[in-house]
Amino acid sequence: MPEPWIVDRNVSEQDLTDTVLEHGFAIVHEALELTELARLYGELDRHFADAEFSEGLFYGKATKRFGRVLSKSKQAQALCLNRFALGPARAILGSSCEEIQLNLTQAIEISPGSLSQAPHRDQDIWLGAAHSGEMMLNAMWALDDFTRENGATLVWPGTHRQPEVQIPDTDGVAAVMPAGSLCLFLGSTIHNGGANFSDCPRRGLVMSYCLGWLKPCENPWLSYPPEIAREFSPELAQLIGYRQDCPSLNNVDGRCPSELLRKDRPPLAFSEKLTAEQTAMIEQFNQMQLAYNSKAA
Ligand SMILES: O=C(O)CCC(=O)C(=O)O
Ligand SMILES: [Fe+2]
Repeated sequence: MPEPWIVDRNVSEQDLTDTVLEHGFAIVHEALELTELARLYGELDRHFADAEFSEGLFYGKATKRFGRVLSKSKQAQALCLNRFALGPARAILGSSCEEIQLNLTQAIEISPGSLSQAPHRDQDIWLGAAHSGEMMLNAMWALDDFTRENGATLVWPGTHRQPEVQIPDTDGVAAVMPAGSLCLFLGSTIHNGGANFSDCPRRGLVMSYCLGWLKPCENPWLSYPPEIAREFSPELAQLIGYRQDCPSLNNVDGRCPSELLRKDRPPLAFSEKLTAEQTAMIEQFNQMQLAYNSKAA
């Protein structure tokens, strides 16, 4: 009997979302085609080779990391929009914001000899900011086979329902999965990178998504300034923040930042984007004003 959090690529978006919400995580076995995986691996290989070892207690000494992955790999751009990740991300986070956004891209190599990372929840980057619903969904793409020996991500099922982070006194579940598989886990689920007891490094690529009004972990506009983001698809550009939310959140000179991606930019007036409720309220107020003025005249 396979574990209840493991699904295959025929899973529906609804079942995958339900599995994540039930257990705090889900594993989609072989979510990628072999050609997609080979291309991704090939594009990222030299960046792993060139990357420095991370610094700091949390990252651990024997791990390599790099960000800005979308500018290093075209396949990663497609991955960011992959239905197994983006579908549940929109389903889980979409009702608490106008549009979700990319929180970060981070390639992670855990070297042989690396100790287990401290168990944590990723949403604590916002230092306990209050929100009653979920704030983040992580997609960990396995670039190598993830095994218990080489440092597969460990996840503590059901911990997304726990009010506080506690250092667990039980073993986590190792997200053992073949290369090309995907482990989705909530920002509220306790997890860590495992210890690597094997002879080979373990490579993975994390892409995470968060509520559209939060500050993303990886600064998207400095990571992907307009000259780079111009080459992205419009959907990807808007996911990394070239987007104006109602009524004027995230504007540049009163306009949607996606205007910066146009090559021809005529002078433009401030332009708002109102919600239906805001429009109705302002229209009602204006009508009252006109009625009052015509009576007074
Ligand atoms: O590398 C992993 O498996 C997980 C890493 C992680 O959770 C983190 O760095 O926040
Ligand atoms: Fe993490």
